[in-house]
Amino acid sequence: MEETEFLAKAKPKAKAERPKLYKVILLNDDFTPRDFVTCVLMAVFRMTESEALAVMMAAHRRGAAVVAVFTREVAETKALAGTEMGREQGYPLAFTTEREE
Ligand code: TYC
Repeated sequence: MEETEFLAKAKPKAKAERPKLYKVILLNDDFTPRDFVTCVLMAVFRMTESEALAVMMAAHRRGAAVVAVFTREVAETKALAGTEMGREQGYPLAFTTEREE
């Protein structure tokens, strides 16, 4: 290996990459009870009852609401956990994730 090549590879990156962030989005539906949605938000996203109520009502009124923003792995895990809690009770409750700009 030539010396110049070695130096190029050994050089540390000037700046740390900033991790990409992902929104977890709560989707409204006509079947999941409001208090169940509120409980899922409290359990999965560690929200207070009033925070959870506000997000649940935003999704109810507008069709969807951003719950929170995380790194990809955390966003996908939480979206799946919330969706799964609904499915266990036979509800169509759904969370999705979306890359932040
Ligand atoms: N729209 C539902 C109802 O009236 C409640 C609900 C709110 C469901 C938000 C999902 O993301 C949701 N029972």
